[in-house]
Amino acid sequence: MKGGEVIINDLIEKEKKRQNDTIQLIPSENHTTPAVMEAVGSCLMNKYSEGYPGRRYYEGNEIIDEIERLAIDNAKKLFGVPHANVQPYSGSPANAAILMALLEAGDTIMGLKLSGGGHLTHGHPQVTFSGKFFKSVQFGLDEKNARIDIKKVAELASQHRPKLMIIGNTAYPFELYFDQFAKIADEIGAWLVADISHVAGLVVAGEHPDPVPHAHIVMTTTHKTLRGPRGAMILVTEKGLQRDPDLGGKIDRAVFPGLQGGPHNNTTAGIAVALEEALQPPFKTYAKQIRLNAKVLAAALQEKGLQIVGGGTQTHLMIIDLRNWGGGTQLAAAMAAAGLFANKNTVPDEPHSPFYPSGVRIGTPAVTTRGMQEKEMEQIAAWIAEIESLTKKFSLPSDKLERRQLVKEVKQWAAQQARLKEIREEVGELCRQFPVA
Ligand code: DSN
Repeated sequence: MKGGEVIINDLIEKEKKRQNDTIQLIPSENHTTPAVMEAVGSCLMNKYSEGYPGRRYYEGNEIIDEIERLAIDNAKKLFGVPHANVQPYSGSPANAAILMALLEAGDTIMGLKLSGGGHLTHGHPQVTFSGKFFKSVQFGLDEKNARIDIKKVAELASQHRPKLMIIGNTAYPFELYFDQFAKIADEIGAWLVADISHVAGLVVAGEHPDPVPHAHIVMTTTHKTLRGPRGAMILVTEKGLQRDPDLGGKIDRAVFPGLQGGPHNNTTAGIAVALEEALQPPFKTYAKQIRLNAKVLAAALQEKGLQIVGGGTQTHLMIIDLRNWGGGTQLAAAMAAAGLFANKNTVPDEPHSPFYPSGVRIGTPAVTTRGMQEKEMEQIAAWIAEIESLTKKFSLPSDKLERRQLVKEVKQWAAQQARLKEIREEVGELCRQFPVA
């Protein structure tokens, strides 16, 4: 298989080896099953299918219709909703479609700040479509415990009267109480959209509060805790249809022709497979273990002296708080050199910058897929704590150029550091005991 100068097949094998031989702690990543990968890598990608099952603009879609209907039926069954659109290419386009379906440019929306663990598409100001084309009201976290202060949310909502509230998390490690958000949204007549991209796998397993009884629309990506291919779904709830019987139609028209062209049928098939897997009883055990692993990992890190934002986690993720030495970038780089992949992340009220933030975000969906449990979480925590103590000497300078230089230095140092090399070996040994399927 050739792709220009490089042989893509070799690169795929190299990436497969990286994923197998190292530990993936980025909480939005996972290892899909071979069945999902087979569907995504199939001839289904060759077909154009603008429209929806039974209503296509191209001939030859009878089989694609069956596939999309299966994905829709699985989504409806898994989440207990009356309407599902499985065509969004990913989470950001799905959120754009929802805003397009329900709002006019200039309307007011409300969401959790990015620095509090929200998402760019939840109204992040200036640089995103959601902050540029809509008036955006953002709430943060309570300073003391890093939790959403629902009273403040209620105050802001009654002051600004958003037309739509979009509630979800990418780096907020605690449960989202959708009943409380619904009370606020209902009082001001706002649409409530739950973005459960991160926690969907936990929701369907009963390991996180369920937004379906409370929100009008639920959006989720399919590749995080849900363990499917990269894609997204927009689900319309009974409550949504009660408010507007045409809500499903509005969402469908916003996805296509509003924003997208032909659906990625291979991804739709991968979603159908992943949802089928999530409907089986072992998925519940998997989701329970994700949370248990996260709890054990957070507690073990704390025992070893590391600070965790908000003092722990109720979900699959946590943020290591390194604001005392500004070490998010440095620790993530040193961990990567040792075969532990996480991502630098802001902490609430970030004192530095999003590019040189004070936190590292870690999560357990991928390691749990490999079969790792509490004992392995203790081991991972011990490695991270040791790497942090080795890396701490690289505190963050305030000068921009010096910062850039420091990152280079850390990477050079990490590539040579003897103990990091040893940890890399130990990580490899653990990974061999838990191969990726
Ligand atoms: N990029 C995703 C994440 O890592 O959480 C959110 O879109």
